[in-house]
Amino acid sequence: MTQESGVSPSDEVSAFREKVLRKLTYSVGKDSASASDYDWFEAVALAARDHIIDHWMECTRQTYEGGCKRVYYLSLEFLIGRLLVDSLSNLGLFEVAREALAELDVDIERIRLLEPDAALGNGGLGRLAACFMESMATLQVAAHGYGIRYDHGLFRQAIVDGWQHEQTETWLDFGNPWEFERPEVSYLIGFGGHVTAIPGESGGEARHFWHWAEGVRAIAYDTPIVGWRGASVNTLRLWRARAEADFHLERFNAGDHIGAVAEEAKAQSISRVLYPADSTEAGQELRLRQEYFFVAASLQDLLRRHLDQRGTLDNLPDYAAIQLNDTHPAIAVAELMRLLVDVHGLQWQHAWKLTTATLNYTNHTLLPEALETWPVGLMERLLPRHMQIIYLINAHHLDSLRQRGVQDAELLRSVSLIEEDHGRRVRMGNLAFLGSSSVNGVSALHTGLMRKTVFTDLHALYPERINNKTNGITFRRWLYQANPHLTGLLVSSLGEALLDDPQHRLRDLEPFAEQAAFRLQFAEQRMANKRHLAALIQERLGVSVDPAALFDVHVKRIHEYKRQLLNLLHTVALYHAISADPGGDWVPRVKIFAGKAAASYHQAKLIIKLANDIARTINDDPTVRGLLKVVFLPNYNVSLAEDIIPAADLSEQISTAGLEASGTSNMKFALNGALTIGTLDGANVEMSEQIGREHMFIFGLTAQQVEARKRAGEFNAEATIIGSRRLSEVLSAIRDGAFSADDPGRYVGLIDGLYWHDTYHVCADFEAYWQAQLEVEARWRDPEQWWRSAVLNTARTGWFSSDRTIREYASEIWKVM
Ligand code: NBG
Repeated sequence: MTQESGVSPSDEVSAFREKVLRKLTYSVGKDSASASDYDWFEAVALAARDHIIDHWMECTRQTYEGGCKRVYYLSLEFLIGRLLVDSLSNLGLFEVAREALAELDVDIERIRLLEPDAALGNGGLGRLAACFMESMATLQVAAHGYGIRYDHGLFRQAIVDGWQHEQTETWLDFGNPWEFERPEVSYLIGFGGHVTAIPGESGGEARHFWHWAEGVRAIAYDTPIVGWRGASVNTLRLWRARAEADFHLERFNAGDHIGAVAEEAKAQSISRVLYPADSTEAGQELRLRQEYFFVAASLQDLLRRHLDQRGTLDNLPDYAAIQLNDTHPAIAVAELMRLLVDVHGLQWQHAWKLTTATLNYTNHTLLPEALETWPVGLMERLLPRHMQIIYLINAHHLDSLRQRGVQDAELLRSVSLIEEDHGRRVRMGNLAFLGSSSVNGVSALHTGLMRKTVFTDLHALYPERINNKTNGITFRRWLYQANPHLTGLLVSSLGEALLDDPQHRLRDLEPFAEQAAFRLQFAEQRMANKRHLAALIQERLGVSVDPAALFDVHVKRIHEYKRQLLNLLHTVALYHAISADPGGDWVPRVKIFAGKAAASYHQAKLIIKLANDIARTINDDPTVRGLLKVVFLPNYNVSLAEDIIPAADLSEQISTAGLEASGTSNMKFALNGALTIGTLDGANVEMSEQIGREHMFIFGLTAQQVEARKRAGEFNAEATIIGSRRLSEVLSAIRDGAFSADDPGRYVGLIDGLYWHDTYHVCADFEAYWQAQLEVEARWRDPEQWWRSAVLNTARTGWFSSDRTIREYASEIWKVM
């Protein structure tokens, strides 16, 4: 779990123990006799925080004095999880803290579980931002993350009678020991109103004034993020919304008790709750308010910092690189122009040069429904000056193309910032593209598809702009902290130095794959993790599973393109096969599912219900007992992922090819030695290049084939279904209510949909998937081969370290390395 190997020096332990006791007394206000576990958690967190603060101030001072260029990572989501073990471990204090607490009769393993997950994100995109923050601190890239401090993070998922219910998440109920409120760092953010202009003198540019109607205050909350071995400490600055005036005393005294606080409530709603939408459009006015709110506060903050230090904005791109995480902060293009031109008085062309040289954009999805567009009417009402600026950017853009000889009306329409076809809307993807010097995708395949699909025309006009930065994960959290058993084994085999450079050193593990004794140890650490997960399953679901069975794991957001349904069809097919021949030589399996569906995504919620219906039926059937179990673990989050991933034997990465931009859990599983069954999608493609296809189970249509079928309109699956007896039987069983006796018609629509319009090619890939699963079983029956592949998966996943990814961003995009 941590980097310390030997016994911690006892004076370090006693110093830490004293610190914890002081925190408990003077900050928490308890003595050790009456302290609850949570009090202890808080005291330890505060003690750890003190260690971070010394480094933090030092780093801030060094960046300031060194005049370094800073990176600003703007993201509407940071899916952080818990921070206690992360911080202690990166500070090299985990063992010290464990011993110090043991001396106080407190078990660190128990209290670490009391920390709520900071779930300020939906899935991969938000977790990537959190991994990047940690890697930037490790690599000493001076960086600030900017986002929103939501009162309520991603909803808590309860499963009631098999259905998902969304409950309010309350991570701040007991306060947050990691953050610092900065009431003195606050900005007023405007909305609505109108714009006036005064003509420029002697033919110069006019000056515009935005008289906004409503002001909301953004207040900064800072969380220090410490890198590996305390290398450096960066700041995650999250904004909270407050009303300009807290509350109208006169109205209150006049008896209008509700009206007196209405304005406050409206303002505060901006940072109230995270939008639970993953890869789907959240076309709500409040969402646009959130986006503008955090962008405007962050840009004002970084311009102030820059001006304080440099006194001029002319050299902004030399000292600041801004990364836009998806289109959510794309309004930054217009806001930066507004600040430079309207507030700081720069000439338009000059401001445009500075803006495009400072901003960069990462695209995370090609799903059409997730590419943000905003109705022009809404923009005009909420952000009237920004709408003018967008029109002007668009006019310059289209003029410059015409000057370059581009006349094709279709082409001009497609690269315009305004979509005219479905009511007039602003295309945030195009805005981000035009306003940035770098536009990147998150895996090789995805970046290629960006060039060929959504951004074809813009790419033809600006062929240098699109580049690839394949995602990565921080090994500190996803190996050292999540899997102390495996980490211990790796360190004892490869030495401590592994921990400082796993990206390269993990390769040294390859020869160990050939050693029977090592493979056995590798299998033993997995077994320990599986026992832990089995206990958790027993505790949460009351289902007992055999740790010796193959743990087949599919955890991620529930989405049709991620094809949990395909896995469920396989589950039922397997159930049928075993039931028909219960004495056969079957590989015992546990199918493990977890994941949340967006609250309004009915089809995804129905798939959750189906998983639970299938689980109940199969688990209750004595015929398959000991051979097949199915579980759906509720409330998937970062902490649950840390329990599940190290215990997985098989990792399901089976999205319809071309639709998963990258995936990052695929990397986490492989790093921990699970074998992947997957399509050639997202980063699976590069994983197969690194790991070797023979150590994965790759199946199914390629992105090219999917595209060809789409072009040919081949969505009807009737013939495929008729051609596969296995599939027909599975579909009929589900359709006819074999898993839903209480409501036999529940899945008729779902299954009929597959027959007539199989959008995600579930049926088309079914047989190939079945065959790949047979290969999985064959490999599993041959432990020598299975564990050889498993070790090689770990050995060859080093390239997927987010340190590698961040180095690429830092040297090729931000130019800070
Ligand atoms: C997600 C993709 C994943 C990818 C992460 C991080 C969005 C919009 N996109 O495939 O679906 O791994 O981003 O890049 O959440």
